Amino acid sequence: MSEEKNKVKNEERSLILIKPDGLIKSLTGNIISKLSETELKIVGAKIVNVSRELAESHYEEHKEKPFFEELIKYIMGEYHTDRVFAMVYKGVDAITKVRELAGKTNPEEANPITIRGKYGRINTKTGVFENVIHASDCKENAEREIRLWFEEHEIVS
Ligand code: 3AN
Repeated sequence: MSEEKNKVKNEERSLILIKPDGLIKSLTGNIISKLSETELKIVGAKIVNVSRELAESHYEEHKEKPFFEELIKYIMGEYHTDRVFAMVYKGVDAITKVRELAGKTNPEEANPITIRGKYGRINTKTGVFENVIHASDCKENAEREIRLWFEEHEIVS
């Protein structure tokens, strides 16, 4: 497809992470089924053991937040299991479509039929929103995040 047509149709990529709480709760199948409603294509997928460096780079915009250290421990798997399932979805309006199904950041505010509304919780000890899934929030962040988590050759074009 030409560059021009891609622009008109807003073809984009999104980084999705099934976080350690999603994996330990065996939610991978449910989450992928739910995301299949978008009819987007999965163009990359792998299990990652998250290093501190990767975690801190991924969440660098939050480094001044009070929950930063707990967030890093959460994504590195200290409270659940030491891996995440990273995927790249591609298609028209991919970012918005996935964010709608993921639901609001705060699982208590998320619509109960969304992934976060259904399966997320706030950890009363750490205060972190354990919201099961990460989904890129804009094109710029999506491309930055995909570069962090994937080598370009690991993604099907
Ligand atoms: P989203 O994941 O919806 O894009 P961000 O980027 O604002 O939301 O937050 C990144 C992650 O940090 C969230 N997924 C959640 O796990 C955690 N988080 C965000 N805001 C808070 C908060 N106020 N208190 C505790 N944890 C939070």
